[in-house]
Amino acid sequence: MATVSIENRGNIALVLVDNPPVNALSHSVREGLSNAMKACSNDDTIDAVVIACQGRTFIAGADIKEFATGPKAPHLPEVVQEIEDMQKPVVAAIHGTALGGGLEVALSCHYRVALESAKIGLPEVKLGILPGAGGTQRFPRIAGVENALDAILSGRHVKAKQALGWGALDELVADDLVEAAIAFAKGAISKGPRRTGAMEIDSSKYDQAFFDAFRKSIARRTRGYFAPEKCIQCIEAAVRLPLKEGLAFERAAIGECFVHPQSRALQHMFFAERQVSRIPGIGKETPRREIKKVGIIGAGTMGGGIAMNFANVGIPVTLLEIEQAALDKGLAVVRKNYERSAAKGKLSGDDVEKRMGLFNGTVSYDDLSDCDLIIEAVFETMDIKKKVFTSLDAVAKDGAILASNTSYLNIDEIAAVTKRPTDVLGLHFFSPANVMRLLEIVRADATAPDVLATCVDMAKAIGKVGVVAGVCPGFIGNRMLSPYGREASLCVIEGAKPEEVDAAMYGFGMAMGPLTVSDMAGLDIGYLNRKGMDRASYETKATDWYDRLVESGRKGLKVGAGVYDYDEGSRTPKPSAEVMAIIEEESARLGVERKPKTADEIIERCMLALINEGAKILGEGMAYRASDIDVVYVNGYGFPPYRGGPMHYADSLGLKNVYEKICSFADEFGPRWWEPAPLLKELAEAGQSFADYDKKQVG
Ligand code: 3H9
Repeated sequence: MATVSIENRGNIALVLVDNPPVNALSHSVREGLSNAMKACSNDDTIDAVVIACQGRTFIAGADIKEFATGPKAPHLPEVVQEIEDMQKPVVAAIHGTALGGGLEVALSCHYRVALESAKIGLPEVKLGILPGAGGTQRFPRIAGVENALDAILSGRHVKAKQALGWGALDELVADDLVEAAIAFAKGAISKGPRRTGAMEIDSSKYDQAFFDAFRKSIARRTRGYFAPEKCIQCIEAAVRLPLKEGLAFERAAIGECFVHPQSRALQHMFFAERQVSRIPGIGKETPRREIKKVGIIGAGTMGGGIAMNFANVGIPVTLLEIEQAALDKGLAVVRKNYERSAAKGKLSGDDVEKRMGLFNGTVSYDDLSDCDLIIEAVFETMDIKKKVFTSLDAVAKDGAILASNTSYLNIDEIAAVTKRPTDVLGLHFFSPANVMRLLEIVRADATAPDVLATCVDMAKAIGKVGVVAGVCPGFIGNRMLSPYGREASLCVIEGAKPEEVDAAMYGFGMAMGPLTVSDMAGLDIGYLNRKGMDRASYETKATDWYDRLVESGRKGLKVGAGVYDYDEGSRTPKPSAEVMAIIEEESARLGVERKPKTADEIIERCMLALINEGAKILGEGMAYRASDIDVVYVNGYGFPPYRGGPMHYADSLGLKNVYEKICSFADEFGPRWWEPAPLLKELAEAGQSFADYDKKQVG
């Protein structure tokens, strides 16, 4: 079926794109648009053209699936040029989202009419590329250089009203978009085409200092990324060069982005995030339960943060605490969080009150009896969790979903204390729960398909990316964190300074070094956990020096001393001579001859430990896809998105290389912690990648 059709409406041609789900600019659409422009030019009965889309959105961009193979002619830059060069006025009729190449098509039209609810954006930077069909040249011309830098470097969706203010849209309508665009086109016949590319930029304001200041303002946010600098260079070119030369500059720049590994990694993340909701045994036909009211047990930082997610989307929440004082404190923290957002202009005062109005505090389990979903976020011990679930079982209504926010404990065991294990699962939120996008959805042995399906949908509804994990200690994320932390710590005992380990991992792109993270989490947490464990079950060489820090009062950031020193009120880690002395004593006690380590050695140890554990998780079926693991690490653990997550990173190294290096570590450090994952061995020997493995999985 043709993806582009033409309907003559009197002397106006209505060119309609119909390429579900998002009208991406696949080859047939590009060809269809190009043919339509030729047909409209040649048709003497036509005086103006409207380009509109069927379905839920205007064109949402180039077809990302085509990037892997390289698109066929006609290429998008040529098609948009053809539209701009039309001798008859062309009007874009925008609904939904005009994104990337879609907006570039609209910018090459001579006028733009949009629904008030529409949004426009140039999100290419998030895919590791840049608006390469004239977007970097035309958008600054029509919307101004500052707005172009904002939109192109953030990739954000700009609301129609703001875009109108920028001059990027000409008219907004509440409804009847196509009719309004046709009327606009009729009015434009006498004016003729107004070409974005022909607009002038007053270059005098935008000197080197202007762009350097902008670069500085985004440096933190874009650390390690390749495409943002290319985007800026293109906008500089738009200021300096005539359109034709600017377009040539843009074309060369997008070419560099396309061959850079970051674009492959970021595109992998785009699809990975959309794969997570494909679950074996769950489909559109699986029934869902209605979630109209949510109960949260525990009004601490975690419980309060979890509750906010639901209030944010208009779902009433009952927050339960054991004591009134703790409840009041929890509710006050929630209010403070909302007020902080209001102070930053993200919410209105009204919004704060509306959201707070959805909170109902209680100290009685009975008040949870009308909740459709109840999530416990209490202290992390099995005994307490079991007591909570026993109480819940007694009060929750039939069909209510009962969830634990445990980050580690066995959900099957928790479910077993209830008379309804099919209604139980894990919902592991990440702190701060109102901010972090990741949600691990833990499918227990007995979890019913409709319970899982409901929670997968719920994750999306509250703006989370929900990844399904199986029941194993630490699920996906924390299970992998353990060997990663072990290797970071062993590097310290073997000779690296803590700040060298952190600098190596930060340089790799992690949001924070592992030892800084330990200080933030509190060294006493792991210490207390280990007290309940058999020393034979963990690597004491990696933990004994931590124990000494805790025993000398260095519990981490909260007390101003941990692996690092912290000045009063400061969160900036400073190397500590006292800690270094303890580390050196521990190395000597263990008979380890300290040797300096390069950043590459540190990265290799930490990353290969992470990857090997990921491969075990995958091989055991605790994650459905390698790409799910990538989504967990990027969204929950500060892994750099531009490396595509640990499993994609492993693929980029080559699984054969990864496997051989892990085997060599097993020889050097002993097999106990470096036994290669059977799946890794299998894939490496077959010359395959984790991406190949994923292709065989569901979805
Ligand atoms: C570009 O334009 C480059 C040019 O400047 C230069 C070229 C020379 N392609 O997100 P959803 C699929 S770069 C292919 O769940 P929503 C998606 O995979 C592009 N497929 O829906 C999913 O498939 P499935 C710049 C795409 O309602 C289905 O559509 N544009 C594309 O939550 C539904 O997607 C962008 O980066 C695509 N471009 O959100 C926009 N887009 O059902 C990317 C979506 O099989 N897209 N799919 O899993 C989006 O941001 C969101 O999809 C959108 C809808 C907001 C449109």
